[in-house]
Amino acid sequence: MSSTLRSAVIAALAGAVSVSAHGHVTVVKADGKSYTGFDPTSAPFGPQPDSITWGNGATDNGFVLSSALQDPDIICHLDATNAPLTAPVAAGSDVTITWNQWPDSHKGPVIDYLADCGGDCATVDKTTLKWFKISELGQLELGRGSGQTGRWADDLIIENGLTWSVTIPASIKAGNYVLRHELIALHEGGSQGKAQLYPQCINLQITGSGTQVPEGVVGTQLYTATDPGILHNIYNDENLPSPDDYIIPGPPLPVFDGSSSGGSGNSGSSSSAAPAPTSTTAAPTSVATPTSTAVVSSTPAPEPVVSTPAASSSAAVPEPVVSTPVTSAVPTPTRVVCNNSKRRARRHARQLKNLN
Ligand SMILES: [Cu+2]
Repeated sequence: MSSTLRSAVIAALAGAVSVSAHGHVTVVKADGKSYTGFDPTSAPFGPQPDSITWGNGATDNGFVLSSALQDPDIICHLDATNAPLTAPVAAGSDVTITWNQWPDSHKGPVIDYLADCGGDCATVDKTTLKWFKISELGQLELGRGSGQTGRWADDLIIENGLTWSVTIPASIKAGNYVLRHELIALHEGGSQGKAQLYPQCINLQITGSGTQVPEGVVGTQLYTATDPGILHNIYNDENLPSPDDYIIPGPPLPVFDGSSSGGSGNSGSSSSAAPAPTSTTAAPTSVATPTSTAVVSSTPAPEPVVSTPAASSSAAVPEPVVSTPVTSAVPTPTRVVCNNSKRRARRHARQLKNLN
């Protein structure tokens, strides 16, 4: 390869890093059917007419910063637009959600919410949706030693082929809901306004004979930048007695009829290296096996990402490693640098300015 060509290839790969460093949902499975997720990184970037997942403007797979938690972007991600379609799902069954990739430096909780659309989720005003948790999982194990990060719900996503499974409580009243599935990354969470939130909204038509619709909270009131589970230093574990001391942000998980749960989804999850399936609770810690080959074939394997060691990052965090799905044709983990939070913050500041 000529040096000119080599430079061009390296430049192209370096360009891919900023796009690919984080992640988005590629597949949602409900009632045995697979649905392709909205891909914010591919043209034409706008709403997808055949999607149950909401569109968003995170064209670099980015995040909502915790400096913007009262902005409507927190509801269903940056500039989110309603998904036109809805997936039927039986109350009491699992919805599995697969991400294209996730960097293993990005530790934090995984939270799933529902909001009743009171009509058609394809046209509902997202700012009116009132969210209640149906599952939450925070820290599973403390880091073993100074500066070491522990094991978190985000790690379970990687451990389980980038797939997360959430149970729709059997007691939920039938109707149209938006499922808000969210990963939070706290690798810079020790600095106020620097936690990264990755919500993805999904339209569901829940069927069944339940009667329960818990009280909810509008998205712009779910969190604040100083909530203890948002403003949290993950490199301080040696000072903590237990992973349960991590307080998962957001309103409390409701008690669902016929369920013994209502507390932390952490219970029983901290002892083994195996995925932590639970059980009788409404918590989502039952972790599904990777989705079938039928699902994978509907989604192109992610392109491998190559890091550029020169990328500057002010963050005092270990270099992230991006995991590719176990089902991928190119499963080799590759390294990337998470270097866009400053740029994201600037862009977001501009967006807010333009709104005024
Ligand atoms: Cu990041």
